[in-house]
Amino acid sequence: MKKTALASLLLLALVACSKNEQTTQPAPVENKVAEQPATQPNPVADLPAAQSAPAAEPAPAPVAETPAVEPAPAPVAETAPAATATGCSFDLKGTDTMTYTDAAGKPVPEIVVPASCQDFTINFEHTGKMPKAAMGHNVVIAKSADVKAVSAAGVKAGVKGDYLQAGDPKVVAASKMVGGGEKTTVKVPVAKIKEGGYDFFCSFPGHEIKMHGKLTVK
Ligand SMILES: [Cu+2]
Repeated sequence: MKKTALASLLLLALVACSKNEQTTQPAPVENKVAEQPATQPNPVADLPAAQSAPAAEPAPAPVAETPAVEPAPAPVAETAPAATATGCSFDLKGTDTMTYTDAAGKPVPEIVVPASCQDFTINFEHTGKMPKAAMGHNVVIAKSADVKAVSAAGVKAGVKGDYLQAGDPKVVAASKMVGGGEKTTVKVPVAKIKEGGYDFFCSFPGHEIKMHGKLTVK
C-alpha cells in the first residue's frame, strides 16, 4: 500500500514536474493543478497531506539555459614571423585601417634585409581608398630610439611637409607620403643600418603606433 502510494505520489510529482516544464507562465493556475491531484490519494495513502504537498511543489522547472558562450579571442596578429626579403627589395602595402602588410595581406612586424645588399628598396603601395590628408602613409627609416622624436617633429611639419621635418638628421631614409591607390619607393643604404636597431614606420600623426616594424640586416 505504501509503495503504491509513494509510487503514485512520485508519478504525480513527475506529472507536476513536466507540467511545470511545459507551462511556467501561469504560476497560480499551475499550483492549483499540482495540488489537486496531490491531495486526492490522501484517503488511501498513510501520508498526511502536508507531506505530499512538498513532494509535488519542489518541482523546479529545470532551467534550460545554455551557458553563455564566450567569444573566442581574436588571434593576435603580432605573432607574424619576420618577412625575409628575397633579393634587395620588399613589397610593402599600406591599408585604410592604418596597417602595413606584405603582398599576401599579412602583418609585417619585421623586414630582414640581406647583408649582401648594398641598397635595399622598399616598394610601397597604399592599397586603400582614403586620401592622403585623411589616411596618408609613408615609409620612414630611423633608429628605434629616434622614432618618437621623428614622429613628433613630423607633426609640426604638417601635411604640407608630408609630416616629416625637412632635413631631419635622425631620418636615414624616407619615402614621400601617399594616399589610397598610390605607390612610392624608399631606398635604404644597407651600410647605414647594418649596426642594427633600426625601424621602419609611418610618420602620419598617430600612425606610428600601428605602422611600425623592425628593419634588421642579416
Ligand atoms: Cu600612415
